[in-house]
Amino acid sequence: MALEARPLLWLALWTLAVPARSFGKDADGGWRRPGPGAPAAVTEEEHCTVERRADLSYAEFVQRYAFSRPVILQGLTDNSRFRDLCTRQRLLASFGDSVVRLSTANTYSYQKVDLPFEKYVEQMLHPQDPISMGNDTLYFFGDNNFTEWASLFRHYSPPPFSLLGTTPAYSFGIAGAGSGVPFHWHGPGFSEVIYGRKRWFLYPPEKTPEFHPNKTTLAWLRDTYPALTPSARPLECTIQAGEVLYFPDRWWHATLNLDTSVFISTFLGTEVVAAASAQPTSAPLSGPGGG
Ligand SMILES: O=C(O)CCC(=O)C(=O)O
Repeated sequence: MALEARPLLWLALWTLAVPARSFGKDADGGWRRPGPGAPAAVTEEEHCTVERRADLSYAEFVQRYAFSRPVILQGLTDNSRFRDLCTRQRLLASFGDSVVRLSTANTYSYQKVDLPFEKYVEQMLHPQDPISMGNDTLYFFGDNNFTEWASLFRHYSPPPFSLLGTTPAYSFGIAGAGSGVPFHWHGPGFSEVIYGRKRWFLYPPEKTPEFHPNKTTLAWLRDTYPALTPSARPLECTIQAGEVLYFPDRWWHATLNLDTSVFISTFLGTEVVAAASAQPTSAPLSGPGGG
Protein backbone atom coordinates (compact mmCIF):
# COMPACT_ATOMS: atom_id res chain seq x y z
CA MET A 1 0.00 0.00 0.00
CA ALA A 2 1.25 3.50 -0.82
CA LEU A 3 2.65 5.20 2.28
CA GLU A 4 0.44 8.27 1.84
CA ALA A 5 -2.72 6.07 1.94
CA ARG A 6 -1.97 4.75 5.48
CA PRO A 7 -3.19 7.77 7.49
CA LEU A 8 -6.51 7.53 5.68
CA LEU A 9 -6.75 3.85 6.49
CA TRP A 10 -6.06 4.53 10.20
CA LEU A 11 -8.67 7.30 10.21
CA ALA A 12 -11.25 4.94 8.68
CA LEU A 13 -10.47 2.21 11.26
CA TRP A 14 -10.64 4.68 14.14
CA THR A 15 -14.00 6.02 12.92
CA LEU A 16 -15.37 2.50 12.78
CA ALA A 17 -14.07 1.78 16.27
CA VAL A 18 -15.78 4.76 17.96
CA PRO A 19 -19.34 3.39 18.05
CA ALA A 20 -18.02 0.05 19.29
CA ARG A 21 -16.18 1.75 22.14
CA SER A 22 -19.19 3.77 23.22
CA PHE A 23 -21.15 0.50 23.68
CA GLY A 24 -18.19 -1.12 25.41
CA LYS A 25 -17.96 -2.56 28.89
CA ASP A 26 -17.92 0.84 30.62
CA ALA A 27 -20.92 2.31 28.85
CA ASP A 28 -23.98 2.85 31.03
CA GLY A 29 -26.55 1.73 28.48
CA GLY A 30 -28.15 5.17 28.61
CA TRP A 31 -29.40 4.57 32.17
CA ARG A 32 -27.34 7.26 33.88
CA ARG A 33 -29.25 10.45 33.06
CA PRO A 34 -29.21 13.98 34.33
CA GLY A 35 -32.53 14.58 36.00
CA PRO A 36 -34.32 16.20 38.89
CA GLY A 37 -32.94 15.39 42.30
CA ALA A 38 -29.28 14.98 43.10
CA PRO A 39 -28.08 11.38 43.07
CA ALA A 40 -28.04 9.92 46.57
CA ALA A 41 -24.54 10.11 48.04
CA VAL A 42 -23.84 6.41 48.11
CA THR A 43 -20.37 5.00 47.82
CA GLU A 44 -18.56 1.72 47.64
CA GLU A 45 -17.34 0.07 50.86
CA GLU A 46 -13.80 0.68 52.08
CA HIS A 47 -12.99 -3.04 52.03
CA CYS A 48 -14.81 -5.69 50.10
CA THR A 49 -15.07 -8.73 52.41
CA VAL A 50 -16.57 -11.19 49.92
CA GLU A 51 -14.10 -13.30 47.93
CA ARG A 52 -13.88 -12.65 44.17
CA ARG A 53 -13.11 -15.71 42.04
CA ALA A 54 -12.30 -15.71 38.34
CA ASP A 55 -11.22 -19.32 38.10
CA LEU A 56 -13.73 -21.26 40.16
CA SER A 57 -14.49 -24.87 39.21
CA TYR A 58 -17.89 -26.38 39.99
CA ALA A 59 -16.23 -28.84 42.42
CA GLU A 60 -14.66 -26.00 44.40
CA PHE A 61 -17.89 -23.97 44.30
CA VAL A 62 -19.76 -26.87 45.92
CA GLN A 63 -17.03 -27.62 48.43
CA ARG A 64 -16.15 -24.08 49.59
CA TYR A 65 -19.13 -21.83 48.95
CA ALA A 66 -22.46 -23.41 47.95
CA PHE A 67 -23.51 -24.24 51.52
CA SER A 68 -21.25 -21.98 53.54
CA ARG A 69 -20.41 -18.50 52.28
CA PRO A 70 -21.07 -15.96 49.51
CA VAL A 71 -18.69 -15.55 46.60
CA ILE A 72 -18.42 -13.20 43.62
CA LEU A 73 -18.02 -14.99 40.31
CA GLN A 74 -16.14 -13.37 37.46
CA GLY A 75 -15.92 -14.34 33.81
CA LEU A 76 -18.10 -17.47 33.99
CA THR A 77 -20.62 -16.40 31.36
CA ASP A 78 -20.71 -13.89 28.54
CA ASN A 79 -23.91 -11.84 28.71
CA SER A 80 -22.82 -9.14 26.26
CA ARG A 81 -25.78 -9.84 23.94
CA PHE A 82 -28.24 -9.63 26.84
CA ARG A 83 -26.50 -6.45 27.96
CA ASP A 84 -26.92 -4.91 24.50
CA LEU A 85 -30.64 -5.69 24.66
CA CYS A 86 -30.92 -4.01 28.07
CA THR A 87 -29.97 -0.49 27.04
CA ARG A 88 -32.59 2.10 27.99
CA GLN A 89 -33.40 2.77 24.36
CA ARG A 90 -33.83 -0.89 23.42
CA LEU A 91 -35.88 -1.89 26.44
CA LEU A 92 -38.21 1.08 25.92
CA ALA A 93 -38.59 0.24 22.22
CA SER A 94 -39.36 -3.43 22.93
CA PHE A 95 -41.34 -3.27 26.18
CA GLY A 96 -42.43 0.36 26.68
CA ASP A 97 -46.13 -0.59 26.60
CA SER A 98 -45.78 -3.75 28.71
CA VAL A 99 -47.23 -3.57 32.17
CA VAL A 100 -44.69 -4.22 34.93
CA ARG A 101 -45.39 -4.94 38.59
CA LEU A 102 -43.55 -2.90 41.22
CA SER A 103 -43.17 -3.96 44.87
CA THR A 104 -42.63 -1.85 47.92
CA ALA A 105 -38.95 -1.82 48.93
CA ASN A 106 -39.44 -3.07 52.46
CA THR A 107 -38.46 -6.41 53.96
CA TYR A 108 -41.80 -8.05 53.25
CA SER A 109 -42.49 -6.38 49.83
CA TYR A 110 -46.21 -6.55 50.57
CA GLN A 111 -47.72 -3.99 48.25
CA LYS A 112 -47.76 -4.26 44.46
CA VAL A 113 -48.43 -1.58 41.83
CA ASP A 114 -48.90 -2.25 38.09
CA LEU A 115 -47.99 0.33 35.45
CA PRO A 116 -46.55 0.54 31.90
CA PHE A 117 -42.80 0.02 31.75
CA GLU A 118 -42.35 3.33 29.92
CA LYS A 119 -44.11 5.21 32.70
CA TYR A 120 -41.87 3.54 35.29
CA VAL A 121 -38.70 4.47 33.37
CA GLU A 122 -39.72 8.02 32.45
CA GLN A 123 -41.43 9.06 35.68
CA MET A 124 -40.37 6.86 38.57
CA LEU A 125 -36.80 5.76 37.96
CA HIS A 126 -35.06 8.44 39.98
CA PRO A 127 -32.56 8.49 42.85
CA GLN A 128 -33.89 7.29 46.20
CA ASP A 129 -35.29 10.03 48.42
CA PRO A 130 -33.17 9.66 51.60
CA ILE A 131 -36.11 10.41 53.88
CA SER A 132 -38.68 8.08 52.27
CA MET A 133 -39.54 4.84 54.03
CA GLY A 134 -39.04 1.50 52.27
CA ASN A 135 -42.77 0.79 52.37
CA ASP A 136 -43.35 4.09 50.49
CA THR A 137 -40.71 3.30 47.85
CA LEU A 138 -41.60 1.29 44.74
CA TYR A 139 -39.01 -1.10 43.31
CA PHE A 140 -39.05 -2.96 39.98
CA PHE A 141 -37.64 -6.41 40.69
CA GLY A 142 -39.26 -9.81 40.17
CA ASP A 143 -42.91 -10.47 39.35
CA ASN A 144 -41.78 -10.52 35.70
CA ASN A 145 -44.02 -11.56 32.83
CA PHE A 146 -41.88 -14.28 31.25
CA THR A 147 -44.20 -14.76 28.29
CA GLU A 148 -44.18 -11.12 27.25
CA TRP A 149 -40.45 -10.65 27.94
CA ALA A 150 -39.36 -14.06 26.54
CA SER A 151 -37.49 -12.44 23.63
CA LEU A 152 -35.21 -10.79 26.21
CA PHE A 153 -34.80 -13.54 28.81
CA ARG A 154 -33.84 -16.19 26.29
CA HIS A 155 -30.60 -14.26 25.74
CA TYR A 156 -29.58 -14.43 29.41
CA SER A 157 -27.00 -17.06 30.35
CA PRO A 158 -27.33 -17.85 34.05
CA PRO A 159 -24.29 -18.96 36.06
CA PRO A 160 -23.63 -22.59 35.09
CA PHE A 161 -23.53 -23.84 38.72
CA SER A 162 -26.71 -25.57 39.84
CA LEU A 163 -27.53 -27.20 43.17
CA LEU A 164 -29.03 -30.66 43.38
CA GLY A 165 -32.82 -30.64 43.79
CA THR A 166 -33.25 -26.98 42.81
CA THR A 167 -34.76 -25.26 39.78
CA PRO A 168 -33.63 -21.80 38.60
CA ALA A 169 -36.11 -18.91 38.36
CA TYR A 170 -35.23 -15.42 37.15
CA SER A 171 -36.07 -12.07 38.73
CA PHE A 172 -35.22 -9.04 36.59
CA GLY A 173 -35.08 -5.47 37.83
CA ILE A 174 -34.13 -1.86 37.15
CA ALA A 175 -33.84 0.66 39.96
CA GLY A 176 -32.50 4.13 40.75
CA ALA A 177 -29.33 5.16 42.58
CA GLY A 178 -29.68 4.81 46.34
CA SER A 179 -32.56 2.34 46.10
CA GLY A 180 -32.39 -1.25 47.32
CA VAL A 181 -34.05 -3.93 49.38
CA PRO A 182 -33.63 -4.05 53.17
CA PHE A 183 -32.52 -7.19 55.04
CA HIS A 184 -34.40 -10.43 54.35
CA TRP A 185 -33.54 -14.05 53.59
CA HIS A 186 -34.72 -16.94 51.45
CA GLY A 187 -33.25 -19.79 49.40
CA PRO A 188 -29.88 -19.64 47.62
CA GLY A 189 -29.30 -17.75 44.39
CA PHE A 190 -27.16 -15.62 42.13
CA SER A 191 -27.44 -11.92 41.34
CA GLU A 192 -25.79 -10.38 38.28
CA VAL A 193 -25.39 -6.67 37.59
CA ILE A 194 -25.96 -5.80 33.92
CA TYR A 195 -25.56 -2.00 34.18
CA GLY A 196 -24.58 0.07 37.21
CA ARG A 197 -23.22 -1.15 40.56
CA LYS A 198 -24.92 -2.84 43.49
CA ARG A 199 -23.55 -2.91 47.04
CA TRP A 200 -24.46 -6.02 49.07
CA PHE A 201 -24.57 -6.57 52.85
CA LEU A 202 -24.73 -10.18 54.05
CA TYR A 203 -24.97 -11.99 57.40
CA PRO A 204 -24.97 -15.76 58.01
CA PRO A 205 -28.31 -17.30 59.07
CA GLU A 206 -27.41 -17.42 62.76
CA LYS A 207 -26.53 -13.69 62.93
CA THR A 208 -29.79 -11.72 62.68
CA PRO A 209 -28.94 -8.12 61.75
CA GLU A 210 -30.21 -5.06 63.52
CA PHE A 211 -32.65 -3.40 61.10
CA HIS A 212 -36.15 -1.99 60.72
CA PRO A 213 -38.19 -3.80 58.01
CA ASN A 214 -39.75 -0.57 56.70
CA LYS A 215 -36.54 1.47 56.58
CA THR A 216 -34.57 1.63 53.33
CA THR A 217 -31.08 0.19 53.04
CA LEU A 218 -29.91 3.77 52.48
CA ALA A 219 -31.32 4.81 55.87
CA TRP A 220 -29.82 1.70 57.52
CA LEU A 221 -26.40 2.58 56.06
CA ARG A 222 -26.71 6.13 57.37
CA ASP A 223 -28.21 5.40 60.81
CA THR A 224 -27.20 1.91 61.92
CA TYR A 225 -24.09 0.82 60.04
CA PRO A 226 -21.68 3.51 61.40
CA ALA A 227 -22.26 2.36 65.00
CA LEU A 228 -21.56 -1.33 64.29
CA THR A 229 -18.41 -2.68 65.89
CA PRO A 230 -16.07 -4.43 63.44
CA SER A 231 -17.28 -7.86 64.58
CA ALA A 232 -20.94 -6.84 64.12
CA ARG A 233 -20.42 -5.66 60.55
CA PRO A 234 -21.84 -7.67 57.67
CA LEU A 235 -19.85 -9.17 54.85
CA GLU A 236 -20.11 -6.59 52.10
CA CYS A 237 -19.03 -5.82 48.58
CA THR A 238 -20.05 -3.79 45.54
CA ILE A 239 -20.81 -5.90 42.50
CA GLN A 240 -19.75 -4.35 39.20
CA ALA A 241 -21.42 -4.89 35.82
CA GLY A 242 -20.67 -8.39 34.58
CA GLU A 243 -20.03 -9.81 38.07
CA VAL A 244 -22.30 -12.33 39.78
CA LEU A 245 -22.81 -12.67 43.53
CA TYR A 246 -23.76 -16.07 44.94
CA PHE A 247 -25.60 -16.12 48.31
CA PRO A 248 -26.22 -19.42 50.14
CA ASP A 249 -29.52 -20.60 51.62
CA ARG A 250 -31.00 -18.44 54.38
CA TRP A 251 -28.23 -15.85 54.42
CA TRP A 252 -29.56 -12.44 55.41
CA HIS A 253 -28.95 -9.84 52.71
CA ALA A 254 -29.71 -6.21 51.87
CA THR A 255 -28.91 -4.35 48.65
CA LEU A 256 -28.09 -0.79 47.66
CA ASN A 257 -27.84 0.36 44.03
CA LEU A 258 -25.00 2.85 43.73
CA ASP A 259 -26.10 3.89 40.23
CA THR A 260 -29.25 3.41 38.22
CA SER A 261 -28.84 -0.33 37.84
CA VAL A 262 -30.15 -3.14 35.66
CA PHE A 263 -29.84 -6.55 37.34
CA ILE A 264 -31.08 -10.10 37.27
CA SER A 265 -31.20 -12.77 39.96
CA THR A 266 -31.37 -16.52 39.44
CA PHE A 267 -33.08 -18.02 42.47
CA LEU A 268 -32.49 -21.71 43.12
CA GLY A 269 -35.87 -22.94 44.36
CA THR A 270 -36.52 -26.39 45.71
CA GLU A 271 -38.29 -28.73 43.30
CA VAL A 272 -41.32 -29.17 45.56
CA VAL A 273 -42.09 -25.47 45.18
CA ALA A 274 -41.06 -25.31 41.53
CA ALA A 275 -43.34 -28.25 40.66
CA ALA A 276 -46.30 -26.46 42.20
CA SER A 277 -45.85 -23.60 39.76
CA ALA A 278 -46.56 -23.89 36.02
CA GLN A 279 -44.41 -20.83 35.15
CA PRO A 280 -40.98 -19.94 36.45
CA THR A 281 -41.75 -17.92 39.55
CA SER A 282 -40.08 -14.63 40.28
CA ALA A 283 -40.76 -14.78 43.97
CA PRO A 284 -37.80 -15.92 46.03
CA LEU A 285 -38.54 -18.67 48.52
CA SER A 286 -38.90 -16.79 51.72
CA GLY A 287 -38.99 -17.72 55.35
CA PRO A 288 -39.98 -15.67 58.36
CA GLY A 289 -37.28 -13.23 57.38
CA GLY A 290 -39.29 -12.09 54.39
CA GLY A 291 -38.24 -12.06 50.75
O1 LIG B 1 -31.14 -6.93 43.54
C1 LIG B 1 -31.75 -6.42 44.47
O2 LIG B 1 -31.72 -5.22 44.70
C2 LIG B 1 -32.55 -7.26 45.38
C3 LIG B 1 -32.01 -8.65 45.38
C4 LIG B 1 -32.57 -9.46 46.47
O3 LIG B 1 -32.91 -9.01 47.50
C5 LIG B 1 -32.64 -10.87 46.28
O4 LIG B 1 -32.06 -11.37 45.30
O5 LIG B 1 -33.28 -11.52 47.08
